[in-house]
Amino acid sequence: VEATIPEPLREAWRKYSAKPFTQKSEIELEFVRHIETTLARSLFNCDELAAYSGIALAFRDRLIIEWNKTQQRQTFADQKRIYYLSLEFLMGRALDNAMLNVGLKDVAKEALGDLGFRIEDVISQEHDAALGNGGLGRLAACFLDSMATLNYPAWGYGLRYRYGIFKQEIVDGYQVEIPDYWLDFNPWEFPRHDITVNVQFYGTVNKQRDTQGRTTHIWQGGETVQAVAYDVPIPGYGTPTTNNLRLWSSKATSGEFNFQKFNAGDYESAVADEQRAETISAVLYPNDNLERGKELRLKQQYFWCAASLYDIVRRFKKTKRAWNEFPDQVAIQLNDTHPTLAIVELQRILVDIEVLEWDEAWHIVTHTFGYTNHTVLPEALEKWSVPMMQNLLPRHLQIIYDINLFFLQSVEKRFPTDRDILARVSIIEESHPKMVRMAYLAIIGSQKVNGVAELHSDLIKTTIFKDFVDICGPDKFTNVTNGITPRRWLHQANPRLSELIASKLGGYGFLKDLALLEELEDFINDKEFRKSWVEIKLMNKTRLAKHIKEATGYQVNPNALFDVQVKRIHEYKRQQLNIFGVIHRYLAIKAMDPKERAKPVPRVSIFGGKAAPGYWMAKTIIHLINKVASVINNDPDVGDLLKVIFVADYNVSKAEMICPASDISEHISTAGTEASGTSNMKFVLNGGLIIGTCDGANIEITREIGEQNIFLFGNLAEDVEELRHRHYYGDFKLDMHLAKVFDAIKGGMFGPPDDFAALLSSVESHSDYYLVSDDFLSYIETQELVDEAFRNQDEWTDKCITSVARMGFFSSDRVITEYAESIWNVEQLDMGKENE
Ligand code: GPW
Repeated sequence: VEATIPEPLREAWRKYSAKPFTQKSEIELEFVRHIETTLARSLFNCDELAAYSGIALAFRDRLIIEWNKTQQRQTFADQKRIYYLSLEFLMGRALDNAMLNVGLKDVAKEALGDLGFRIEDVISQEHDAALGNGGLGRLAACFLDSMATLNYPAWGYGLRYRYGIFKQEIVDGYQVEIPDYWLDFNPWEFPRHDITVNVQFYGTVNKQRDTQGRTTHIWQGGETVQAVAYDVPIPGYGTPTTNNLRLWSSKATSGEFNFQKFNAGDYESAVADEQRAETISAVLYPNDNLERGKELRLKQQYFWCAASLYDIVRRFKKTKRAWNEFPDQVAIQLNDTHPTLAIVELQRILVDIEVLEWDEAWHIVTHTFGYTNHTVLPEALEKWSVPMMQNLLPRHLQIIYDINLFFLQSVEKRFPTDRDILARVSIIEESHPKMVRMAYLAIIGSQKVNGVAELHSDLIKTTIFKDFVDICGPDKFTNVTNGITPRRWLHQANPRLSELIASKLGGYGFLKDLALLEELEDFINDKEFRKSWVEIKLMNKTRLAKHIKEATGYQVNPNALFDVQVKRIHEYKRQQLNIFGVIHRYLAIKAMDPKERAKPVPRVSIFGGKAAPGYWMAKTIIHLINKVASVINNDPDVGDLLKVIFVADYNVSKAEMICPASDISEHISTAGTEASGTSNMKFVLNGGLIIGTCDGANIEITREIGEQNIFLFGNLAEDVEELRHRHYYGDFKLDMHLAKVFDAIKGGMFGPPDDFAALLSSVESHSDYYLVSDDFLSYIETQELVDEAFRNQDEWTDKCITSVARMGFFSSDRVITEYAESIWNVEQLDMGKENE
């Protein structure tokens, strides 16, 4: 029975219902009230952390008022909803974003000032919400921002990890991982102890005949774990729409079973059960672009899919519609294959519980899901062992076998003469043990499959999913090039640049329609404008220099060229190419006559990024960078000409400081390996240029900004296979410049050469899979072009302004509009006057 207040009594509710604040005095009132009551403190013990808590609680209340109204509005509108399933949401900080999105940051700044605090100091107290590894998780966060901003009725579903991505410390040049326990104080989530779902694991499947003589499957026994909902409000920018991100937390079911154990005096074992249940949502797996087949990860995936599907179906059932209308009400997007079990779970709900016929159910399923692929790297494509799945999810495995059977039968009919095709496209790989290929299941169960940049979408059609294009037809496969939210990545990260742009374009309209940036080109010769532009870049660099000084002790010159590579450490992203290039530069400086050393452009090479804890080669790369840094930075021959910095614990809030401070950033993956990349977009949008390979979204960035405004180098994707083949068959000669770099490392210039032996031999004697040697000459020559270009500051500024003006395409608003129109078939909510 739903608790509803009868109409005659609602008057009092209306009278006292919370109103969103708009005034400084109201913010001050709420701030002090929270400090004094919610936090039980006072002006005598209010430090910056307490001030953060107070203002965050005030804004949380502000958001939840709009959240409530949004949910009512969306329920009333009764339109199709989007459900975005992602194992990662890399949100970063929430306070600054909340203040900016509701348009009250300036007011809050004054309020905090009145009460004795500087807003920047308060904002920086917040712990990042780091429920993600890198690009995939941050993309999900940008999408939430855009969906809310565009008034789409959309929910995110994820896991509420107790530990997000680990904190990175650098000790003696090595990465050390520290657990990120982030939930101590998190005002941005609302526990919903009344919204729970019991999720089953293990057990057995029994067949039964129902009254109509149909065979039904009963999944029995095993264990159940309870999912508890935690809701995070997602405010749109300049709109009252505040959507929901629902994160599931696991706990033991408070059922009979435990009760009996407690009664029987088996206290310890009951507590152990409790802890085991909580383990499911305990920790984010820290691997980026790598799958390791751990059972706990599979448990996480099913736990989250089952809870989310139950929730979605429950909401649909409230509308009392017929099942065939499900795809008109629900669009579910799978962020990579991690939520693929949702396809199987929906089929199970429809067939086993709602007793629909298989075909009718399958029609509903295949018109509900969309699948986004984010990689072609074989080590990242998910496969789960059949025995493991048999044990954990016996009914789901049966359903997968049935899906596969019907699919293969249809393929056989259409391709009767192709003898190998069935083995190639089977969801089950006939290996030992057998494996379930999750990407194939995701393709077969979805109505659309998309890649995340043009090159990438072409590659998946011609390589890993080629057979499926032949089978399903080309229309199933599409491209939606990634984007980023200009609210966080321009307005929030670079408020001065945003303000300067607004002053020229007559307001902040570009934040909602990024294509308007093109008008900036009209101001390219405006002296004042250019002067401000350059000053802002210098201020941003100075701020980063200050952080570097505090964090590392190294002093860098803000007038030097800041060369940045920040992203997860991975061989395919080739931080090793960068650091070898740095060593090459160092050797060149050392070889110069001291009088000549005035000539090169001073450079600061800045690195940041985490290595997966078990990824030894990535950790070796971090170690090398730090060793090179300590040699170069302490060499008096070099001075300001070259500095090398490793920024520890790169995360979203560090990115917000680093992106606006770069002159050039590096996006130098082996061609064909980086599906899209999104930091490339962030750097250009903040007035930095990029050096990069013809890979992922770099190609479309070039198309948009013009090839005179980007430094491209290296082999093309189409040539990679051939080059690898040649290496493999012995035709490999190390580039001569790279050989000198290797000699320096082997000579002990950066510490014991043994430390780096495996890294060097991955290039020299293990066929250089990532083509570091093949691209080295092109890379260092292109870096010289960068120096040349930077010497001419006026031309450099032309390039930066032109590039920013042409970045409109890369707004995640454009991306969400494309998904909505071509994949989800979902409409924006009509906000009427409210949006004015
Ligand atoms: F392997 N991406 C990521 F495809 O950050 F699942 N983590 C991942 O585990 C995977 C992909 C996965 C990234 C891509 O590497 C990057 O190129 C892309 O821009 C980003 O996902 C968002 O699409």
